[in-house]
Amino acid sequence: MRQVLWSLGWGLLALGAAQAAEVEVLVLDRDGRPLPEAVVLLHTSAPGTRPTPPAELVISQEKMKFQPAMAVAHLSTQVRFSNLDRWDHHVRGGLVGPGGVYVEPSKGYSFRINGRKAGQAPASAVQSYTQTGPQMLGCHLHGSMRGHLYLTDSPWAGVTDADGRIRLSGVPNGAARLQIWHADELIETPAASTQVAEGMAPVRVGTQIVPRKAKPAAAQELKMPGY
Ligand SMILES: [Cu+2]
Repeated sequence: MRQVLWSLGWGLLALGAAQAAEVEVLVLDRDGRPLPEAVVLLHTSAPGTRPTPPAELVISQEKMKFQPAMAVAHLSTQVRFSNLDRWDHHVRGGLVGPGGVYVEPSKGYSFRINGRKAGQAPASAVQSYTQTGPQMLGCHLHGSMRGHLYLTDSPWAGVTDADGRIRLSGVPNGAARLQIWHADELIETPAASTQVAEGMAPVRVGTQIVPRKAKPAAAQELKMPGY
């Protein structure tokens, strides 16, 4: 009997491996509006091929900004920081909790990258990671520089576009969990469950996140009575 179940299991495994789908996710903010720059991670234990994460991800420092400002990297991916500005920058990084506070301020890392010299390739530095989770990036020299890097062990991960959407390809059919993270979140968003199947409708995930950028000007004014 055990033998029969064993072969049945492998049969299903082989069947499942051939079936994968594209999962489109739409992330919504607290007011039901599409939420850009949200990290989406898909976790599944369904059998099937896993995409190979890129060997390297480049985060540039350009015009006093981290580009992209919200990046996602797999733990097996090396992150190359590249300074395109003519002046030096630091990269300071560490795990960050809700509200944008470093979780373990003493455990971060920091290095300096020289400014770009005319006619030369930009200076860069490579960092690799062993711990999953969101990191905040900053620069000791320029306090306004802020970036975020989310590290994950999921091969299906990314950031929502301007319409709050992301497409994850080659996801094996079966049960999956969607985890959302956003730099402006104050509480963790509970993971959403979904059933991956070919031709499935886009998955809408509602959150309690209020993105800072999207706050109307009137709301900002209300906070400053008497001025
Ligand atoms: Cu800087």
